[in-house]
Amino acid sequence: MVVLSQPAALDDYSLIQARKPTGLFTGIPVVDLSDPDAKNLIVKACEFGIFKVVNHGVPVEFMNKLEAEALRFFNLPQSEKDRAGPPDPFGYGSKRIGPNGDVGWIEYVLLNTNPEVISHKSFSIFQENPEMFLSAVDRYVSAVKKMACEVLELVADGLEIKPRNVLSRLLRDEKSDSCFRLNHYPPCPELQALSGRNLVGFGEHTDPQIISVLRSNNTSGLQICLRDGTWVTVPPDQFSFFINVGDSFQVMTNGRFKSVKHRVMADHTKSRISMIYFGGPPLSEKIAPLPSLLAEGEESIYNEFSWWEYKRSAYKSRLGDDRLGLFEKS
Ligand code: GA4
Repeated sequence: MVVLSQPAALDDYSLIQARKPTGLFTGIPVVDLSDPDAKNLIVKACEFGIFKVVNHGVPVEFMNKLEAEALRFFNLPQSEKDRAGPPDPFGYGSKRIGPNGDVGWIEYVLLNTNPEVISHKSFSIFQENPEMFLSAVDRYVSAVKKMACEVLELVADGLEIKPRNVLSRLLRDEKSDSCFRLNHYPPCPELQALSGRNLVGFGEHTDPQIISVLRSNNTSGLQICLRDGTWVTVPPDQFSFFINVGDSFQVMTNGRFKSVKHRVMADHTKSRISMIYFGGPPLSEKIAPLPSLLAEGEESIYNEFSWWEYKRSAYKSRLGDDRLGLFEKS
């Protein structure tokens, strides 16, 4: 067996030997929210599981301002950033993802989007000027949440389910269990010497919630797993949003919409910043197929569970585990 050596600093991380260079994927569905046919295009895009949204109405200055604030934070000395951690699950984290031993070439801030429950620690993260940071988060998250609700209402229209807020009300609910994540994938110069190998920034996983809305800077890194198991790179687009169907949305459509596995790879020269809103329902919400989507005699392919039960189980899992599999009927 040939053992390839790697710099000691990378010992703890996963390096993936790509069989062939992962090609830039040109097949991501694009939905123009101002298109008169948007409701049908969105349903098709959700069946694929990940899509790009343009003409989304979120002001570009909200994105730029938050990106600048995020950089300001990630550029602070390590000791200052550490004061905002460890993530439990909210707060600053680096390298470790979740509570069960996953690691990645990443540092991040995880926040609860519900102002009532933003922990004291989250508030004190930005010592010298917390207001500027928090108002940038607030403005951005409100605009993105509004857009996510619009997307969910178009889905309801496209699926002909009434009332049209049957999905969006879950995000608008004051008890909605949604969160927000700022990720920084620093460049890794050592990678250049390891030709053909890729460094995992955020390992493969699906998102547990209903819907995730991602915006990144212009650095690539996001990869998705296609139905045939091949991994492809999603070309970055700093002016658009990428929407992911979450596990809960897959269940609510009895498997029609797909929660696609995705991961992020680090780059050797460029740093990647991403911001993701994860729209989840209230903890007590029952996650089950919407009755009007079931044909006569059709049954749910999942056992019934509440969002709280799913979340509790998710937080006991490793990133790459098949979380939904545990809830599939045998
Ligand atoms: C994946 C989606 C979101 O980033 C997240 C992640 C969470 C965490 O980082 O704490 C989890 C992961 C995510 C799913 C399985 C568990 C929990 C890390 C992990 C190993 C915030 C979420 O809600 O679930």
